[in-house]
Amino acid sequence: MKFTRRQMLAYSSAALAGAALTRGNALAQSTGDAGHGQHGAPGVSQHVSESNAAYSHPRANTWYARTIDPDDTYDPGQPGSDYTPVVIPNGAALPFRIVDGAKVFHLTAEKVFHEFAPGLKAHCWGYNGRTPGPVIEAVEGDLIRVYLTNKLPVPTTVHWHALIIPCNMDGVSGLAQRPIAPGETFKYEFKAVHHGTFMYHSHKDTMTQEGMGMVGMVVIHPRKPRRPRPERDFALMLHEWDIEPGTYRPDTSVFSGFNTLTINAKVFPATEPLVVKSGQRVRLRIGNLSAMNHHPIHLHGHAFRVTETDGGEVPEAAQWPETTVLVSVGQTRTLEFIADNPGDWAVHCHMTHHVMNQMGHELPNMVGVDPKPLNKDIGASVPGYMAMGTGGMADMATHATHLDMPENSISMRSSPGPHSPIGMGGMFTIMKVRDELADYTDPGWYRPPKGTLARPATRAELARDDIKT
Ligand SMILES: [Cu+2]
Repeated sequence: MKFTRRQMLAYSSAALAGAALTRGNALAQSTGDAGHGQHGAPGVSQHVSESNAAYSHPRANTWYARTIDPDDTYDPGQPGSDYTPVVIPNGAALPFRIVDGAKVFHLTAEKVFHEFAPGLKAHCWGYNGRTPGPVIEAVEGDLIRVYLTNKLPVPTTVHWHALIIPCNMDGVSGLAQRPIAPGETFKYEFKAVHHGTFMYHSHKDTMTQEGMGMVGMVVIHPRKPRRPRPERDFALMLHEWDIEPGTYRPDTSVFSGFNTLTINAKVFPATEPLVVKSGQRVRLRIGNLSAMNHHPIHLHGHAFRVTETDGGEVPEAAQWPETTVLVSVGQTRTLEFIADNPGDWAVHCHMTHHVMNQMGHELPNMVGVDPKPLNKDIGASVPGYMAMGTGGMADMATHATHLDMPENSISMRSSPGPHSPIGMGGMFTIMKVRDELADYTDPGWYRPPKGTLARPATRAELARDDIKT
């Protein structure tokens, strides 16, 4: 007997549904728990049976970043006294209420019309009106209760990435729970039994839902910090999108050629600077939930140490000094350093294509071509024609500001700098370190002390050092 593909699919889904019903009945009988079956989503049966076995917090792996006994109870950690809240450039923290000793958060999965930079907007999906979703911040020992309301037109779940929690709070659709149907609200509850930088994201149709922006960060502060608290503690989430000029929806089906590379869902120059006072201890928490690309993030003017990963604290003896850290897809890296070098310092992905905006990859290679004959010939029929790209991409960055751009695009738009256009976009931001700061608003451009600005060499200098040009 032969089946068509359609018959096979129909047959296998009927068999699966039958198996689910049989299993549900068997469980209901064995636990005497028949009343708890739920049918919130059409065609999906869900058996809720909370086991009688007590859940004990994992403790055999001694490398978990942990400063408490996971079974001890603590008062909910308070900002200011128990931790220094993170700074989220272009972002926000999720507010919470304390109810009977638990920190109660409410996430709403929903559509977001997001602006990546002035001139570039897209219909994304996110949480609580933004992508990435707001940062969930708590302290080791806190009891965390998160409600997730699904206001999307499709089912979803939320996964707590790298958090050590009970298996069926893990949010993997089908494996840990059934999907949350549109209109439903699910409750997730777990204790923060270790500290670090973690993430949350959809675990249902991840290619679409993570790709559309359903990502966020979770920061758990240590209850009894072993290292000095940082004065400036920044949370930065990396992501990538494909938004073709003239369109308003990220294409999540591509697997290369992402043209919008973001830090907290902004491209430079829309990324808010990281403002720091000289001498402060700085922490950068960097998470990457891009679809396909790992990002080597480079910090100028300083060296740092990677003090934590999402798996735990790095022992001091194992901390490598670095100036670039690779943040792979699905990883967080926590860097620490003292900001001891005043200036405006670039912080960016070192993949050169990741600091560009919506660059067309089908352009002919014009580098080194003499454009004059071409401009003359084409200029005869197209007045004002100018061949682009003959000096690389930088000339496009400056010309693009006075060319007509396609609708909804920021392709190659130049970014103003203190000395000339910066000509960077995408996954690029600036750390502004200053000796004097009234507050943490943008202090403007750095004014270099006398004698510390690169400038044309004088004839006398060239002669003195025997430099022939
Ligand atoms: Cu990158």
